[in-house]
Amino acid sequence: MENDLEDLKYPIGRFVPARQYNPGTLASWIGGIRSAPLLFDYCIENLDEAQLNTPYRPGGWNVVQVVHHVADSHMNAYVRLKLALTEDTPTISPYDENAWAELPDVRLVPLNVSVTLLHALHSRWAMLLENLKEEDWTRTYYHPGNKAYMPVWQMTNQYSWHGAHHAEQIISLRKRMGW
Ligand code: NI
Repeated sequence: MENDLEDLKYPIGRFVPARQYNPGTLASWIGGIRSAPLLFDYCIENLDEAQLNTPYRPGGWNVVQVVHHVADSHMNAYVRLKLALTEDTPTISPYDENAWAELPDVRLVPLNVSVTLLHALHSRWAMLLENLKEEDWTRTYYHPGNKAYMPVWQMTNQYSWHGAHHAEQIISLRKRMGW
């Protein structure tokens, strides 16, 4: 039972941070960030209102909340990246992702607005990452909630995983439901 919930929550597995980076891993993570919006196009294709409002697992967010969450999360990530690139180890602002998922925009704004947002945001994000200087990858921000320093290369690794993680939650829901 516990394993079932773990599989539903983490269909591609939990995030396992890379120990280090090299040009190959960076290219693969940037590729993940560049292509994530296409994954969400595919995830939500032809879903009707009732399907979109179905939780991806018992007690979990519905499909709409998952997609709006990815937009919320990745907007924060992009701002954190730009702060890390322009300030000396900035302390970033954590946010309450569950409270954000309950705000009225998540209920009222059509899902495709957030998918369009992801296309625009990820295009800027990937372009920025593709043009960083060698020394930029070790620039860092401080996350006061996790009490952790996060280098740019590591956050790129993490957010590449994050998009695929949430997309697969929806894809595996569709498989289970035969959608
Ligand atoms: Ni998330």
